[in-house]
Amino acid sequence: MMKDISRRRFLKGTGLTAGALAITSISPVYATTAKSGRGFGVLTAGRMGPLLCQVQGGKLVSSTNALAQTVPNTLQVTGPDQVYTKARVKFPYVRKGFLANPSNPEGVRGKDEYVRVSWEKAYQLIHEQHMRIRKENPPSSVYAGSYGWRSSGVLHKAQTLLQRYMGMAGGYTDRMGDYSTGAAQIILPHVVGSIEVYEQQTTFPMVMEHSDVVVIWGLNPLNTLRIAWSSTDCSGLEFFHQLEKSGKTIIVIDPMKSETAEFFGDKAQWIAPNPFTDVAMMMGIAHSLISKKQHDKKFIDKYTVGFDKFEAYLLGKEDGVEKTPEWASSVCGVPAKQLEILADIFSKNRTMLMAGWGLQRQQFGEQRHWMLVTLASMLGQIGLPGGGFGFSYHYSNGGNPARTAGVLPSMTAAISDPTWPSKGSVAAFPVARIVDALESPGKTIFHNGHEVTYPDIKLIWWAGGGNFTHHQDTNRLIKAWQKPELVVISEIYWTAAAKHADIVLPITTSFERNDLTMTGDYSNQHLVPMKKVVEPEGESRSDFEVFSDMAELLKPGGKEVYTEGKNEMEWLYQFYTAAQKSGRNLRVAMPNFSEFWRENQLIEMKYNDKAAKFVRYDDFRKDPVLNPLGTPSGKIEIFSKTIEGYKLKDCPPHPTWLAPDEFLGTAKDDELQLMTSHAADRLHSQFNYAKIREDYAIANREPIWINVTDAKKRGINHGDLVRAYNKRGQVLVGAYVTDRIKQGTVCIHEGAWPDLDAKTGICKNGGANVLTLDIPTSRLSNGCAANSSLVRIEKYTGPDLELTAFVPPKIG
Ligand SMILES: Nc1nc2c(c(=O)[nH]1)N[C@H]1C(S)=C(S)[C@@H](COP(=O)(O)OP(=O)(O)OC[C@H]3O[C@@H](n4cnc5c(=O)[nH]c(N)nc54)[C@H](O)[C@@H]3O)O[C@H]1N2
Ligand SMILES: Nc1nc2c(c(=O)[nH]1)N[C@H]1C(S)=C(S)[C@@H](COP(=O)(O)OP(=O)(O)OC[C@H]3O[C@@H](n4cnc5c(=O)[nH]c(N)nc54)[C@H](O)[C@@H]3O)O[C@H]1N2
Ligand SMILES: [Mo]
Repeated sequence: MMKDISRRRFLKGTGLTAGALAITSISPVYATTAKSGRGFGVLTAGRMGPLLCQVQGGKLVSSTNALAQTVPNTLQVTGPDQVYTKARVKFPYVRKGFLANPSNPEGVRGKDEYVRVSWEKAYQLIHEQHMRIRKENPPSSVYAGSYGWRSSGVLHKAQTLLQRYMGMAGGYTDRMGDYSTGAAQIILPHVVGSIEVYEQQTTFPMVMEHSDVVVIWGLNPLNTLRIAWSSTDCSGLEFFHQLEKSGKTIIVIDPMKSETAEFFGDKAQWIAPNPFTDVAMMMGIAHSLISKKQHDKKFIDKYTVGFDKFEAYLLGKEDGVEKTPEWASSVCGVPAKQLEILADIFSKNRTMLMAGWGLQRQQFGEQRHWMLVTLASMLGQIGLPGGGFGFSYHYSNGGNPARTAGVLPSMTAAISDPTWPSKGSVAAFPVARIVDALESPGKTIFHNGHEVTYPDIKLIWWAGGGNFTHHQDTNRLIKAWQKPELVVISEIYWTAAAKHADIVLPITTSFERNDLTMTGDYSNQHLVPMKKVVEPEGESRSDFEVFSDMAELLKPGGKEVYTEGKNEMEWLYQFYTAAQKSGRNLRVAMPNFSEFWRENQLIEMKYNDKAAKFVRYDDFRKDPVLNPLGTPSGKIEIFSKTIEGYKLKDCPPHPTWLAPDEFLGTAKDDELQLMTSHAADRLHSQFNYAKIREDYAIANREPIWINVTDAKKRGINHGDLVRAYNKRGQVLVGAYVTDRIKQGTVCIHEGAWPDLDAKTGICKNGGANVLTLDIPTSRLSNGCAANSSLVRIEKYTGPDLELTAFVPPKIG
């Protein structure tokens, strides 16, 4: 392969040393407890990795990383704050107006006081209303979709435990999909036959060894790899740390100079398109490839279908608009010349196109990854080591090779007792359509080739999710939230969701119960004991205890059925022994459970040389007939007949540039595009109350990133209190004036707890979703489109408003 990018001076890295730094293992050194010299402590784990905890006088005083790591991770020190924050719910509470008349409640959710009750009273209240609602309505009236990032662990899985109970009670409505990749996970199976976003990627070592150019297209791994769904194995941050030293050509494409772009400094080229316009940008690059005959026709012929139709569109034969680099430039704001240079670099060098998910959390989000796969097909490197595309390099250490491992099973929603008539989900709808569903029971929507009818929801029980921060258009949500007859929330903290519930149940943190977890969702690199570090605060109980108790109220003996006669440690014994057995079959030696638990050490699973060389689509490339993709044609579908059959205006049958309702191209006067990226120092809304907030809050509010020019125009200075607003709502934020964001664009990171002022309605904590638009990505996937909103900003000159986000409500 020709490597002639050195003459392109706009790039700092030349790619010429690629391969020179090939590494054998990027896994961090295992070094935890007393034995290995990192000091004493109780070993547990969270999303942010295995943790060593120090306890003094029965109190958790510190938590730190248990694995050696090069890149610091602020989330790991939040342990004491998680347990002792003033925002904790310590006792069961009932909304005053609800307690007054449970079957026909008074007052308004979100405006009422709370009354402390005993656990028995709380259980009894829920049980009675739950049974009444079931008697009067079908099981679909009970919503147990309860989306969210509950804490790690294979036993204490809040949603699963809720659904296990609701199954025993007669069934429930579930959610479909997630907020993370709503659009991508529906479109990609049509294009490449798999969901891609949650799958093992061409491994980090293979990228290190073979890629010349790494394109970081709308991902911010330095933030997002601080956590994993199970618990991070810490390899991802380590990989990017090594990539920075590799001498490869790194290109970051992001409207923000993200923490990742900043981390690479002058070792990467930062290119800032206008948000939302990546499809146009990719089309400009694709057009340049065609006009210079740089695209790989052989690959396209052998491995894809429908390119001719896309090409006709690209050349303007379909809609009269030729998608030239100049055209693309007028949309995305990146110079045409630069797009041509990118085409040149990508086609002449082994190039890995990594893409994140923020760019598909937008109206018409489906088009992003579809177009990226199309571009990668034109480059012809899919299935080659270090080439092609990867959609999970920024998530759960997607490039860390799978280990040969004894893998833990986990709690299931289904019970094992065949004599108890249990039902699973009886209905489901796309997760981000919840407010639409509450507003319009009985409405039928189109979803990926099927019709979905919304149930009439009367009861909502949320356990393990922060729906008041995660859902779009908070004011619309608050209105819809008045409709159900009963809202129960199981929470650790007085979140906005808790403050809008009828009954609030205090739940333990993961530091107050025993559990187990694997690390690295794809790698299974470690098995970690998640030890109880301290006793539960107040009267908090685990979700497992709560739902076991509730099951007993369904019918005597229900608890025995729910728990299968096992307590917490007995469940852990069972999970561990199953892992041990699966390990034994693979010749992975693991100690017996009692020894493992006593040792306070994690188990590192066996490195697997073959897995370390995994290349995505390698087998398809070698033999597309023997190893076809899971698409109707068995090939990459650049044109999809299936999608053509759906006849959707908002998702045409090939990648298409569609201008969204709210974006810079439609902006009026002084409107700005709002981005709501994921924050470095939080996991969504989690830890917003923690001390680390002091390091990022501005004027004691969530920051808003504003370009220097935009700020100047409005007389806003760094550190000022700013009002950001649109027709949906208004928030108070602190100005972070910077040249690290594209002009015309602002960013309020998602996850600040909504804290609406009773008089003005202004959110005093800068909750981004007060401003976002609650629309589906398209009728194909109905995904979350949070990043498609316009806002205006001004210096705040109103009265002082005290921040109350982390203050418990009035207890009457
Ligand atoms: N504007 C905008 N909105 C977004 C996004 C965006 O990019 N922009 N991103 C979206 C995405 S990708 C996601 S995944 C969602 C995230 O949305 P969520 O996953 O709902 O967000 P979290 O803040 O992690 O909420 C987890 C909640 O569970 C509670 N919890 C933790 N452990 C336990 C437990 O053991 N038991 C119980 N009962 N509760 C527990 C925590 O206290 C917390 O309130 O947000 C979405 N919303
Ligand atoms: N620390 C931390 N880690 C997390 C999370 C967290 O809240 N905190 N959340 C976890 C979860 S649930 C998920 S789903 C993932 C989220 O992973 P992602 O969805 O990939 O994260 P985002 O921050 O939304 O977006 C990543 C980058 O894309 C950029 N971006 C946004 N819009 C555009 C666009 O139109 N074009 C281009 N080119 N770039 C754009 C953003 O500026 C950001 O730098 O992260 C996970 N990891
Ligand atoms: Mo997510």
